[in-house]
Amino acid sequence: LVTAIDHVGIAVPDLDAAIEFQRRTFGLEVAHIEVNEEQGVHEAMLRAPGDASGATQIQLLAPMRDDSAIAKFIGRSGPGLQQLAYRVTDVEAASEALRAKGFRLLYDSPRRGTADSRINFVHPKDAGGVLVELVEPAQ
Ligand code: V0V
Repeated sequence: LVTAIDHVGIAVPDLDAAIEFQRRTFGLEVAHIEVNEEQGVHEAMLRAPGDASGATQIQLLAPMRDDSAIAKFIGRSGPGLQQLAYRVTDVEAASEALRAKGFRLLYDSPRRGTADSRINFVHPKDAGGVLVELVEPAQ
């Protein structure tokens, strides 16, 4: 089902401060920044300088609205690991295969993720307490 670990997402209160922390402390570089209005996030993808494209990235997720998933997560748990994202070749097929096994998917059909990827999520209560994202990268 899964072809790679796409990214690990960290909920952060302040995107610029979190980017600076990761850069100064660990030497990670910004690969991509965008706003996702639907998800209510301002986000950055980071990678280690030597990584090939397609390597696992770190996603920093800052809330843009009080009613967003990230604002709610920080309000309950504080900043920290929020999601683990698995890369798949066909998010609809992967979602359907998991639904058929009884897992709850959060969306009936895929939504838009980073860089025009297509995404869905497995409910954290069905995945060992981890919010698992399925990502089909843009072609
Ligand atoms: C909530 N729970 C979590 C969790 N969020 N457990 C592990 N990891 C998380 N991130 C637990 C929570 O503590 C509750 O446990 C239980 O799940 C149900 O919580 P709830 O209050 O009913 O649900 P909410 O309102 O907190 O919503 C949780 C979900 C929500 C996962 C449904 O966060 C969601 O819709 N997430 C998907 C969208 C998202 O995360 N967007 C931001 C990233 P107890 O207390 O019952 O034990 S956007 C993104 O990733 C992009 C753009 C991308 O990658 O491309």
